[in-house]
Amino acid sequence: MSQWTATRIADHIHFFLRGTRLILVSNREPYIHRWDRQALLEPVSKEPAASDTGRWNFDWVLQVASRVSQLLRSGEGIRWTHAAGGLTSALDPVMQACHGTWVAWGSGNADRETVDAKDRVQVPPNNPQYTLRRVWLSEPQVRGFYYGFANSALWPLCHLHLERTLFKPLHWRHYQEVNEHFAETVAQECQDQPATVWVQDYQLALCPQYLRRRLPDLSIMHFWHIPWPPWELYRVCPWRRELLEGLLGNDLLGFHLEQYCQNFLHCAERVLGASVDLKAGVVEYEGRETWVRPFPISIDYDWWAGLAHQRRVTRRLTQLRTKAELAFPIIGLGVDRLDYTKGIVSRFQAIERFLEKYPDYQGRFCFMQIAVPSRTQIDDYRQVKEQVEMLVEHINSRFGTDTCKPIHYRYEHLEPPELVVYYRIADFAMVSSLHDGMNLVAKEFVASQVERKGVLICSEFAGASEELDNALLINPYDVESVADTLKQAIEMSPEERTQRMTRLQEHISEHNIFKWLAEIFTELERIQGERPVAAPASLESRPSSAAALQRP
Ligand code: ADQ
Repeated sequence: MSQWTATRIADHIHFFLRGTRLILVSNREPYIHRWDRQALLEPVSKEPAASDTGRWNFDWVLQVASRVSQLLRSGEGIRWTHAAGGLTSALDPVMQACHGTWVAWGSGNADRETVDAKDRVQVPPNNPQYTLRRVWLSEPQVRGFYYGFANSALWPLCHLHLERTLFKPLHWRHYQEVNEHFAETVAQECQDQPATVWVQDYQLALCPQYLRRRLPDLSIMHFWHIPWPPWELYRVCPWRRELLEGLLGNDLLGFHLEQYCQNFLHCAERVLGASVDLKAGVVEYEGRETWVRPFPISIDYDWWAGLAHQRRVTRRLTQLRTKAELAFPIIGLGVDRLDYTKGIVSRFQAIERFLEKYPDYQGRFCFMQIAVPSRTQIDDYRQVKEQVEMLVEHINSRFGTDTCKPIHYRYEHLEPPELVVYYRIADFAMVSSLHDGMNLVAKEFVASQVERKGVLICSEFAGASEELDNALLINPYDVESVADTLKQAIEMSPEERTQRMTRLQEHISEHNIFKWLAEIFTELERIQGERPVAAPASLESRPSSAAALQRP
């Protein structure tokens, strides 16, 4: 069990921040407002129409009036949801504890209706604890910045898919423009008091430099959630200098693995001629230092394990097992965003080879693939979806019958309480990424193993494989050996399964998301060198912010 819990991080966060305000910057927002017909039917609030004293509750009356006006205008009301994704769920409690500001793109179609005159809204909407400052992007900006440069150039480049990279000057101009816009917004938010700014991911590579120009003494750090490519590949980017200079606006730059840090340091040295200390992980460029460090991200282990243990999950599990399509002695599982980097096509090729090579398993084995729709506006994503679906049909017609199909494919987003049922039902899960910064699905599967009987098969090219040496590691390009590993997983003895899974669980419960956060903030503190980090003496006795830390 980790010494780092949500509560402890919340207690430490003010200490880490040394009195500064935390400003988190990301493309995705933690809360989204959308127009929704159903929302009008929900109760407006828990407040009674009249107070105990018999006087009318004015807020309630205003809410009702607003609903009626919405109904007359469009027949729809506004509903808010949490943004899906591990990162927003992990950082939301931290923001609730430190009451900071989160700057993000307002992507919901009712986002504008819910902000004040300064584009701010207090969140969580049902229990306001921190400020969400929304940034507005035009349609052409979303196309050029998000679908264009971020996801058709940087994403494939960082995942070593050179043949898919699309370098368009117009996309680049939008990327610069949007990064400026984010930097300007963050600078406005920083004006009233000292701040620590934490930028997230590859959509905002230029933001640190743009921000540094505006506020030279600001404390800025960045976490890059995807791999950084080796120099030999990175150098093809027409804006290779600008991207590096953008990131060198940071004091601290984090990647998942040491390998990605080394790749970045080499690029800074070779492309910019910066002075680089590969061992210490520091770049000196134009009179400033940027520290480059590995911080392998993780999950809220206790939250996933708690969810998996819920009685209603067990009930749903029993229900699912009786369904004809899952009534097989052996069930495999794949859970991914439908992305070409996740190696879903290679996975299915290996399954086909397995059924061909070991025919005894035909009719005794099924594989459940849950693919969440992703970036469907980009051609490469539509193509990979077609490829996957054709392969599913091909394998099912080759090895299945009308009633018994070896592959069950769901193309949809599942909420965690449903996802966890599949994590529990599976005898093995397969992560076959061709290249992946970390891969959180691997860790979620492990945390959800109540009976410790599942086997994790994990690609050597997913960052997670570095930590998870009790998984069965595969090279997804080697179809023949993946087919053999499938057999090994299925035939593994119950004792070995339990032993491997116990070790995996020990590792992830210790190295959880809160440890990741603590290590990042501790490192920032060290770099700033103003005082050593030590737990405040009164930590245990201080009032806890745990109430704010219930994950959605
Ligand atoms: P992703 O590429 O999105 O993240 P991953 O780390 O696997 O990849 O996270 C996927 C998340 O989506 C998981 O939390 C999973 O539960 C969820 N998910 C997947 N399929 C789903 C489905 N069908 N329904 C609902 N939820 C689903 C990027 C990098 C990774 C890195 C993370 C975090 O590409 O390498 O691990 O950021 O840094």
